Amino acid sequence: MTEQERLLHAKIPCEQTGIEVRKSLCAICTGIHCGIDAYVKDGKLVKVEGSEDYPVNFGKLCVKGASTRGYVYREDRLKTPMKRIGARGEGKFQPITWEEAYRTIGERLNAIKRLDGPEAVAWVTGFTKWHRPWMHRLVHSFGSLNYATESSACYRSMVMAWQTVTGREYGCDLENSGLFVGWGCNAFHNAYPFGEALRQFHDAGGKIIIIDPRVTDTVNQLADLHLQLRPGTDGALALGLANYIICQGWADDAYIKAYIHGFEQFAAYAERFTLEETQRITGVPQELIRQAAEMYVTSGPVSTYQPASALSHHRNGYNNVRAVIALQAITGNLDREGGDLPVHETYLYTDCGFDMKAGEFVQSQRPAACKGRIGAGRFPVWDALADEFQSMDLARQITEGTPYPVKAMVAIGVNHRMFPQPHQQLEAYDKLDFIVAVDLFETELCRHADIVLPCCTSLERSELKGYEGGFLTCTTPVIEPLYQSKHDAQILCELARYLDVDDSLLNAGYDATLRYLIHGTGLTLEELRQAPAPLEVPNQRPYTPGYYLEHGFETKTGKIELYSELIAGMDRPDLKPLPVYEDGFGEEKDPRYPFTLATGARLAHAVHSRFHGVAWARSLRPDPMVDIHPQDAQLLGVQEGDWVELFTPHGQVRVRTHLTAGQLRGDVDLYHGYAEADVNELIGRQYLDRYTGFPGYRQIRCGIRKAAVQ
Ligand SMILES: Nc1nc2c(c(=O)[nH]1)N[C@H]1C(S)=C(S)[C@@H](COP(=O)(O)OP(=O)(O)OC[C@H]3O[C@@H](n4cnc5c(=O)[nH]c(N)nc54)[C@H](O)[C@@H]3O)O[C@H]1N2
Ligand SMILES: Nc1nc2c(c(=O)[nH]1)N[C@H]1C(S)=C(S)[C@@H](COP(=O)(O)OP(=O)(O)OC[C@H]3O[C@@H](n4cnc5c(=O)[nH]c(N)nc54)[C@H](O)[C@@H]3O)O[C@H]1N2
Ligand SMILES: [Mo]
Repeated sequence: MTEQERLLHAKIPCEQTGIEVRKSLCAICTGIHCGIDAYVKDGKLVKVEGSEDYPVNFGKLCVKGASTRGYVYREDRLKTPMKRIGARGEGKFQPITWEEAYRTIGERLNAIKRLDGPEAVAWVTGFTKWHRPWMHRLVHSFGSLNYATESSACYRSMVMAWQTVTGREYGCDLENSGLFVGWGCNAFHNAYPFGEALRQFHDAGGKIIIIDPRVTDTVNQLADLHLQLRPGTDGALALGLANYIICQGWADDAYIKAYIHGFEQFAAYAERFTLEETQRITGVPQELIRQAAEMYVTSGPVSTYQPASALSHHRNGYNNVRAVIALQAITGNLDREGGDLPVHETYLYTDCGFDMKAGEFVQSQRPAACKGRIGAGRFPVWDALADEFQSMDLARQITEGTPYPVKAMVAIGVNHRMFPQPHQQLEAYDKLDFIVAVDLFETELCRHADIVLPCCTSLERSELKGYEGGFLTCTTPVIEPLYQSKHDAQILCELARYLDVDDSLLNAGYDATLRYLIHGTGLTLEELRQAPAPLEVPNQRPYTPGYYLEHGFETKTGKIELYSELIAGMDRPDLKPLPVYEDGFGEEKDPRYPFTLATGARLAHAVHSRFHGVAWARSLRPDPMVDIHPQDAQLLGVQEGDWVELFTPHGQVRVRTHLTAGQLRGDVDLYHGYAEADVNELIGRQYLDRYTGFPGYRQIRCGIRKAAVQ
């Protein structure tokens, strides 16, 4: 091997190899994005590593980030704009120019706007967050409120629970905590940087309680106490802990007197959650509940983790989260250093500690008069607290046409498999007159669209990103957009010119919108783009804990509302102002379906559907697998790796078994997003939390049998 071959083989960046290292970010998973060093040769990505100087990952990448090259160069990347020439779903398309695509979209959507009103177009996006300000603004400019995101099933229900109790979302002040209580927290799998922060907290002497139906990596590595409850029973556990703490005289009486509304009613309601009753419902032994209560009041201040989905993906999820927050309140841990502190969203759901103009960017174009959102009136708490439509009602409104018809959908990164009954979603979409799909990959939904537009990944675009601790960055593309793809925000700015909208800012183009967004931060776009790592924003506004205690909370009473005046005022007797605990199934047990199936606990190497098509990541778990306790497997007569069928009244999937003592007896767990074994076919479209419309993904009754063919 020559010296140059050796250097090339090792992918060493230098003049001899022609490999350059360029800075970007990995935007594949959640909001906490990691810095990437992209090794580029001749315009192609040859390798990625974590950026040492990034304030989030400090040189590390998870298995998904490490698979970036496979993700970017997935073979099913969309290459050009296309128009459909076959039947919906058939997959027959013809390449067209961007100009023809935009012109067609403009003509069709403008005609629908004229005839049926702007509300007849539903604008929907999936998990991807980065383009949302542009999309939301364009929907407003178009004259409608019919904008929806994956928040119909993610994160927003937890935020609404916080809004109900305190007026806004809160997050943990880990640095100053004594005890961290992780309700459904498996950070090593679903938010690696936070997992590392927890490890540091633990190494420095902080105590950790993890509340999870499974024994996870986070439990094994960090938990001082693990409460292994039955899925969907967190509300009962929180109420049981609250009752025990109140009965022992350990509640923070001065705090309660000064800041809490409805404590008497709450305490009276919680009385029924004795240790015996709490154990009966949750399955957690009384002794451990007692131990947790003691830790709660002796090891504080206590900060908590409310997951974006694990607690909310239940039909009683919203109230369960409210009960968890109530426990924090009666122990005096809200708006106090080391407890949970208010989140002041800066940009894309992140509290960065400075101001940006994202809110104004979206709201300044809000239409003065238009029809109510799709699904309005179905989920009262959602209606009151969310600024988007609840997409769980979209298929119904398309099919029934009430209260008004929906004629078209613009789907930006939408995977119909995130919804209950995916095949019914597609059937409903097929009834639309016009569908636009924007995606990276040739998805199933793309095959049902009239116009398909190819977008690009974060490495191919310039992206603005704010980080906790006062950081802002704007990346430069490290490779050119592949094929004819463009980035989503550019697509939205360009599309605005063909639509019947009056929006001079979007018309001015992407960079003009970026300048608007960062105006007032004290940094310029050029400074941000030239900097190799995120910059600290000069005009920060650090939060001083106790502001809301002193000035009043943003609720009707100005206090922390354990008894919600918002819900009391809704004239819906079936919705309870107190965080009451109801059984999440809400139905009698049917002996044909003896197991509780929880779907979607995150796999470290997968993000929803995206990595099922990336060979590297997929090789770690090639087939869909259900996690099951060995004794349950034995009773079913199955062994590790056998094929089984999981069935409910709604559908059936075929998967392999994975035997693990980390599961509770009677509970099984299966990841979502597989086309060949889609768990969401097992759940009904009306299996929803009646406050928020969130689906009960994590608590489904099912039967299991060994498959006839192995
Ligand atoms: N059973 C069950 N179902 C669930 C869940 C569960 O736990 N259990 N979780 C729910 C939750 S919390 C969520 S967030 C949803 C997530 O569900 P989805 O939003 O369906 O997530 P993905 O499968 O990642 O699909 C997103 C789509 O966006 C595309 N995409 C990726 N990057 C970009 C981009 O930059 N631009 C554009 N335009 N497109 C892009 C992808 O190719 C993909 O087609 O699933 C929900 N569904
Ligand atoms: N690797 C990876 N990371 C991801 C994602 C991904 O698909 N893959 N998705 C991202 C998205 S969109 C989201 S919303 C977040 C989700 O993040 P989270 O909401 O935190 O959800 P999970 O990681 O699914 O669940 C965390 C733990 O909660 C447990 N759990 C399940 N049901 C219950 C319950 O009823 N009570 C309690 N106490 N615990 C329960 C699970 O067993 C699991 O170990 O993750 C994000 N991060
Ligand atoms: Mo999510």
